Amino acid sequence: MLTLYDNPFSPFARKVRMALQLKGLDYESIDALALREHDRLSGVNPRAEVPVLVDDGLAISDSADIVSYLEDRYPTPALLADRAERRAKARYWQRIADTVLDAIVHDISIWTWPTHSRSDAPPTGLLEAGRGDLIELIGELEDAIGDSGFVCDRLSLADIALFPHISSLKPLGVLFDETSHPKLLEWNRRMREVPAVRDDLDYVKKSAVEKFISGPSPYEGEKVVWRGDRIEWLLAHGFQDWLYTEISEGRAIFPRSV
Ligand SMILES: N[C@@H](CCC(=O)N[C@@H](CS)C(=O)NCC(=O)O)C(=O)O
Repeated sequence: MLTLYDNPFSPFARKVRMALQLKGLDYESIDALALREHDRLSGVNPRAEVPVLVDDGLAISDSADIVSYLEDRYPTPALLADRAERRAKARYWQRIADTVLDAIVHDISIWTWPTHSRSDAPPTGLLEAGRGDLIELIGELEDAIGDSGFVCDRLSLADIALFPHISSLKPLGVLFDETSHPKLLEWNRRMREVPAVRDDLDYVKKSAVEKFISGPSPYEGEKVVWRGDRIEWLLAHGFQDWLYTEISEGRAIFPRSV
């Protein structure tokens, strides 16, 4: 029996949900970022982060570790190509998605995502810095997409790691089109035809209505959870004073470090 400590909007949980569906695996999903589930989540992951997969009593956290576990335990269909260099490329793009793209998208989305309820404005220059880095990154991705139309020879863990972030760019004002990024545009179209991706998008939309429109949000809205890569991006762009104010005014939470 597989249980996923999940969240409809977490890009890491979305990657794992797509991996489970591509492998044809059934699972029970718990929206573990809902405040009422916090203790249960801490019980399987002391950092209290999603996703966590529990397979017959074995708890695995971190989306990359979970997908590796799924590849080992349920190898077909494979989410990695056969050739070593293709596998390395897929893992590289998964890491860029998980550590670089996630950090930027997260840091500039705090004022627009309904999971947070902020009435203030972003610090001066933050959105511009984020958009600039995202434009550079999607330029690199445009060059990396192969002749197959996917990042590697066929749909792989690179594509499902990237998709949740790429699908969040439009509301942030980072646009791509036929002239600027033709391969990325086609990739985005093809990804949306994959049943596991379509189902993920439907689940995100349905959950947004359920969690934010039909009643009070079940999530922490005031405080932001800060971890490594997301802090690194802020500091690298000179937003240390803003972060310091967030911490000193009690709006920052840190995951448990040991
Ligand atoms: N490296 C981890 C990162 C997981 C992560 O940052 N999860 C966020 C959601 S996107 C989380 O659970 N944050 C705790 C919270 O928001 O309370 C992974 O790949 O799974």
